[in-house]
Amino acid sequence: MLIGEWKSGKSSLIRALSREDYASRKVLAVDFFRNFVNTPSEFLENRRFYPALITAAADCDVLAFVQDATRRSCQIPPAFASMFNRRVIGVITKIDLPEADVRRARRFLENAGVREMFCVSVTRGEGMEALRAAVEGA
Ligand SMILES: Nc1nc2c(ncn2[C@@H]2O[C@H](COP(=O)(O)OP(=O)(O)O)[C@@H](O)[C@H]2O)c(=O)[nH]1
Ligand SMILES: [Mg+2]
Repeated sequence: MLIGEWKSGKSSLIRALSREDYASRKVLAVDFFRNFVNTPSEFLENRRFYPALITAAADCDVLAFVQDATRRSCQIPPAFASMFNRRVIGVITKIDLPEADVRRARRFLENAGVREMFCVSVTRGEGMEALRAAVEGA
C-alpha cells in the first residue's frame, strides 16, 4: 500500500512494479489494483482520513511512504509509521532530477519513523530492482 503526497510518484511506482497500465482514478477513495493499494494524497493532508488509511493498511503486507526527493517539505507527520502495525518502507522517488536531495528526503522519512528506505528513479529504472526484490518476497 502506498501513501504519499500529490505527484510524489505513487501511480508511477504501481505501473513500474506491476508492469501493467495502471491509471489511478480521480476519486477520493482507496484504490485496489492487483496486489497494490493506492491511497489519495488528500488522505495524508487531512487527519480525519487517517482512520481510513489505518483500516486499509490492516490487510497489507508492506506499507510504502513515498517521498519526492525534489520536495522541500514533507506531509507525512512525525512518527506516522508507528500508527500502523505493519512493515513500513520509505521510497524516495525522482532521484534522477537535478534538484533531488536524497539526504533531505531521507531525513523527512526518518522523522516519519521509517527505517528501511529505497531510492529510485521510476523513469530511469534506477533502484527499482532492489525495491521489487524487497516487496516481492513480502
Ligand atoms: N523524473 C522523474 N519523474 C517521476 C518519477 N516518478 C514519477 N515521476 C513523475 O512525477 C509525476 C507524478 O507522478 P504520479 O505517479 O502521477 O504521482 P502520484 O500523484 O503520487 O500518483 C508524473 O509526471 C511522473 O511521470 C521519477 O522517479 N523521476
Ligand atoms: Mg496517482
